Amino acid sequence: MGCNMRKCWWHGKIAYQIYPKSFADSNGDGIGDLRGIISKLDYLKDLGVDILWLSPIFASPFIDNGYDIADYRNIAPVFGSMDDFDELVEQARKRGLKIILDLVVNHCSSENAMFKKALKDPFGKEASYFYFVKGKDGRAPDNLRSYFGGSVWEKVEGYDDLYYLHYFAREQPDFNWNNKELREKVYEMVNWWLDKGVSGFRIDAIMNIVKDTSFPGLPPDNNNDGMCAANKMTAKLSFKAKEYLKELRDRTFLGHDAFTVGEAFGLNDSILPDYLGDDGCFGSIFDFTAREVFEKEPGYYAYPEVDIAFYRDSNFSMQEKANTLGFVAPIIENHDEPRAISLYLKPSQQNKHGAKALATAFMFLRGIPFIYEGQELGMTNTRFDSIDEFNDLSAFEEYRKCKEHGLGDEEALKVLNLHSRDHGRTPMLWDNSVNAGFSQAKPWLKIHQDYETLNVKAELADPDSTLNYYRKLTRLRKDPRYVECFTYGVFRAGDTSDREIVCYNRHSDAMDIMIFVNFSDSERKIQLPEDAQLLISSEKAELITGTLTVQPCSAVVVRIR
Ligand code: TEU
Ligand code: CA
Repeated sequence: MGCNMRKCWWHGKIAYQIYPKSFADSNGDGIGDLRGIISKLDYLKDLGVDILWLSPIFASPFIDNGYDIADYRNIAPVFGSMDDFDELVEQARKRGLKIILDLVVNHCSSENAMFKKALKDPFGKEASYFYFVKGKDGRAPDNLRSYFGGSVWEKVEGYDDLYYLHYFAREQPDFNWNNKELREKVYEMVNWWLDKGVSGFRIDAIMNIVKDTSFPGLPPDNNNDGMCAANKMTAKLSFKAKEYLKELRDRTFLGHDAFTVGEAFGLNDSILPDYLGDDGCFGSIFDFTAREVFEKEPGYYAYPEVDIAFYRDSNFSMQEKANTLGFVAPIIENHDEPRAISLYLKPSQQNKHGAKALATAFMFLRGIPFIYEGQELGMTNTRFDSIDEFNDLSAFEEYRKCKEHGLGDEEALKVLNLHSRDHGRTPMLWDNSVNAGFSQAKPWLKIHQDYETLNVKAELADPDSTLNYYRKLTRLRKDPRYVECFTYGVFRAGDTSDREIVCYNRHSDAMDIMIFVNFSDSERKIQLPEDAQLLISSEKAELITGTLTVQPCSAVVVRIR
């Protein structure tokens, strides 16, 4: 599976994440759907991406927007039918695009038939697919806190002292991966989708499958509730996950030559090779280094401010580790994060210049870059005017925490306007017509305030737009002259002493390519070999006999050997 030495079809490819609820609505119910995605395949092809990751499209009560799956082999009716799905795969195939799905198997939905049976008979067969556990001393089995707040344990109705385990919402019961039958069911389901023609999976929250079944708990963390975040336990036990994940790989992905990318938080360096190496569990894993600083905080209200140097240093550290191991998946944002422009760039750069500079810094890192829907337009955070405008369950929990922490309404709203996951989930902006061309009906989530100018149609028409710049970047990354270097070339960090410069090289036997991004407010001059070749620049850049002048808030990519 690991593909550092061995060549794999997905090397050198660019991926794009679609959040189906928010991409394109074909039937006017305010919610994106599969036929909407089909109608935009030409757009995606033209953008220059190759692999499309769809966030969950399966039958679900949508407590966590589809990450709570009731039926793994059916499409959520709100997204369409299985025929629509088959057509999507076929239409994608015709255009040389690959579809990968979201594999959510740490947990399912409490509406899943197996869990419903388990609840009816908490000592029966189905219950053994989950964790039904007796309390300790009249309390829950341990003191872990779920990702969305409150205990990871929920009392089973009708029993005094029996609980089931859920690391996420109480409507998302965790599967028991120690149960062989359960694992077999998962593999069968995965193979069923692969046989249908999907090209792989993004694998959700997967490190959480390891559990210490003595449920010892952990010392309370910094929340003053006597609990400890479940992710601490996951990180502590992560060395054990490979046992099951290699089995998953061997039984499913390997035989289908699938591309897999793991949502693997909290991997320490010593186990990275288990994931990225030639014998790794997955083809790739997302680089979440830049999220770690947030994950350890008790809530959004305590999140530190971050800047471009922080994003740079986070990426560089993973790039250096991955060089010799395999391919990480660099991102600047996803459906769990605010928009990167709003997060990392100073206010004066939260515009198309900043968007292009950031795009360049990200696009040439070593690995499989994942562009998140709307990123290519330069979308910033959406302005939410009241708590009622949010949708994500964690927005409400975080709001509550802000209040508990003593913040007023307005301050709490400000915090959510910085960090809510909903920023990544507002509808895609297609044109300047009603609802940004996303839907004829009122969309399920607010439309971004700048949609009249920030939209696909307007940006396609403007040669200087962020979108057209992304199209150039994808073409450059896959240009036959440079693709070998951008794919396999070693990553080499440049000087990091200036917090406003992101500079790195990609080095192969045949060439060296330098990426230089100037996030400062002043022009920079760099000395290069006389035969240096400017491959792209986000603003006007002058290269005169080896001296390159780089404008403020702009990027250049230069072949220097
Ligand atoms: O995310 C897993 C995960 O660890 C996140 O909860 C992350 O810590 C959080 O979003 C940071 O704010 C995955 C999915 O990407 C997410 O959308 C789901 O809510 C979650 O799994 C549960 O399935
Ligand atoms: Ca729809």
